[in-house]
Amino acid sequence: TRIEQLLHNAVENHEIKLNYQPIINLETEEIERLEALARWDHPELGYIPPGEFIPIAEENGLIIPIGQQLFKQACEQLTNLHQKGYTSIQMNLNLSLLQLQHPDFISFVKALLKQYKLCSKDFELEITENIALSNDEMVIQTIQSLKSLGFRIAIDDFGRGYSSVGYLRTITVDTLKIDKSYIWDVNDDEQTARLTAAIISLARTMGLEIVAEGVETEEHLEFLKTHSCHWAQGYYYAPPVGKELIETLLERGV
Ligand code: G
Ligand code: G
Ligand code: MN
Ligand code: NA
Repeated sequence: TRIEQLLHNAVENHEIKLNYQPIINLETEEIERLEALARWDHPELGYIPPGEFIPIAEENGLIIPIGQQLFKQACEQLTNLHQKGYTSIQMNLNLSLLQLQHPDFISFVKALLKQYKLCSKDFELEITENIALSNDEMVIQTIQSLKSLGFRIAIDDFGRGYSSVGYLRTITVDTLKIDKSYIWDVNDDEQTARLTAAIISLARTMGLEIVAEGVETEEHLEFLKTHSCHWAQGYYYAPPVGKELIETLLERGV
């Protein structure tokens, strides 16, 4: 396809950039984490959303060089923010199955941390339930190795689709990110409200942190605070923004 061809150039020319969306600690109301999200502005076609190009990059393997470029960008940005005095900011990165299957992934990230003098504890790696549920022994092994190295692990889109919680018995994770679709319904649907409250409670019981995604309104926030959710992310606070704007947001607060 067209996108597939263009994607090769995009890698060559480093066209894919990270944007950053604040994750707010609901106790302090401060931005304490940033989720890095891939953005591709093609010189002619304009904005191509990750939902379009990531699946293609996963199919043709380009997610490997793209993932490497993006991990590097995240390190550069984190270093930059640390130097500007935001020393406790942490970075969330999304990972694809293919990246975790790549035999050199662990050595790649180790080398990056060394190069940038960054600490694994400054990163949270987001994986989807599909990845956590994969029966690929090597993938589970890689996740455990990342954990042992000190990276935090988050389950992204928790509760989306036909999920299972069985993997929580074997994979040690730090954080659950509740899927946006739950948050959007908490004020209108009693069933969703109870389930969301139960998921927050499940996380607390298991000693996990919980992030609500897709927080768009005051009402969403009220619900989350009432049910003692730790973290919130969404347009109510800020959309994903480029690396210049994120500094303004950090300075000004949300
Ligand atoms: O930002 P947006 O909602 O358009 O992202 C759409 C999807 O693309 C999300 O599911 C997100 O997890 C995924 N995505 C965004 N950036 C990255 C990335 O850097 N790596 C991977 N693997 N997926 C990403
Ligand atoms: O799947 P993942 O959670 O990694 O992707 C996060 C995506 O959700 C990003 O692409 C981001 O643009 C999008 N997003 C973040 N906050 C909101 C929000 O409040 N509303 C909507 N509709 N999308 C959001
Ligand atoms: Mn994510
Ligand atoms: Na998500």
